[in-house]
Amino acid sequence: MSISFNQHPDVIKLLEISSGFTDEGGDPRFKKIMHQLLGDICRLIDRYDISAEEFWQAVNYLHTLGGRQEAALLAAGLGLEHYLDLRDDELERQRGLAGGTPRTIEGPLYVANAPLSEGFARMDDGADAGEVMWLHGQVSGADGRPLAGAVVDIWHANTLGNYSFFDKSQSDFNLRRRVKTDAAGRYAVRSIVPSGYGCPPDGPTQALLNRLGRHGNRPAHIHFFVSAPGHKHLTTQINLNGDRYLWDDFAFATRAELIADPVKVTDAAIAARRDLPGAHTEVTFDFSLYPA
Ligand code: MBD
Ligand code: FE
Repeated sequence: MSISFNQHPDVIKLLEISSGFTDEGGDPRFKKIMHQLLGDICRLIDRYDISAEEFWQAVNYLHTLGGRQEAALLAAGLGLEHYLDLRDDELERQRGLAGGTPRTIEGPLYVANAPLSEGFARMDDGADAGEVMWLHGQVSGADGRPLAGAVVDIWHANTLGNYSFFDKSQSDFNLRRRVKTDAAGRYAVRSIVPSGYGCPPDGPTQALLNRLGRHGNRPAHIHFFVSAPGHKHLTTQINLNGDRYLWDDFAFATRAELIADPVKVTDAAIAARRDLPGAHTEVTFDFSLYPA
């Protein structure tokens, strides 16, 4: 039997005091947000008749989530990070902006200050005998004009779906580089073809997904921050076409305009021009930035 106790005068008073309404100090907006959140939790407890045991299970879950540093991973998996993108998209539509490269989630695995170079970088340290990937393209403004000196910050997983820093078996900044576009707005990197990511199978995010009957996999993807003076900072990713999880990403990041075809290149002349050992995969992706 469930009772609706949250409207009891004692509870209303309790939540006003616990949210700091009866105290002078603090941040007024934060007080209101906390008041709403605490009230929502009480309504949830009432609605599903949540037991003390279930409540403490949830509290312990948060301890584990924090201990394993998976709070941001869970936010991605629950679609909340994607929700923020959808809201930003809507705000841009209302401003009449259109035609730029779509944003998509950053995810929890970015590391700042990757090595910076001009025009070109090799991203892999050579330790992973993966398939060579030549990734290149052009950055332009909304008017179509190429942007020289734009910074393309790129990060992606290795052939096991793991990222340097989070995976200590890789060298620091492996598969993480910043490249400044050349005079024609172009960037190019040599790297290895990444594999898709899977949530740590023994972690709290995967445990929650299991209870929802969901998987925790992402298709093979490459992350980008693209920035240039006078333009809006772009956070995005591209997905490699052909991956079985392309339209079944547990983090909801796939967008039709962000799918790139990996092209097998066997032409020795092209490999030689790119200073590559031989057959490789090419991925081309151009970016268009909105004005700031
Ligand atoms: C990733 O590589 C990622 O990009 C996201 C969003 C979540 C987990 C792992
Ligand atoms: Fe990722």
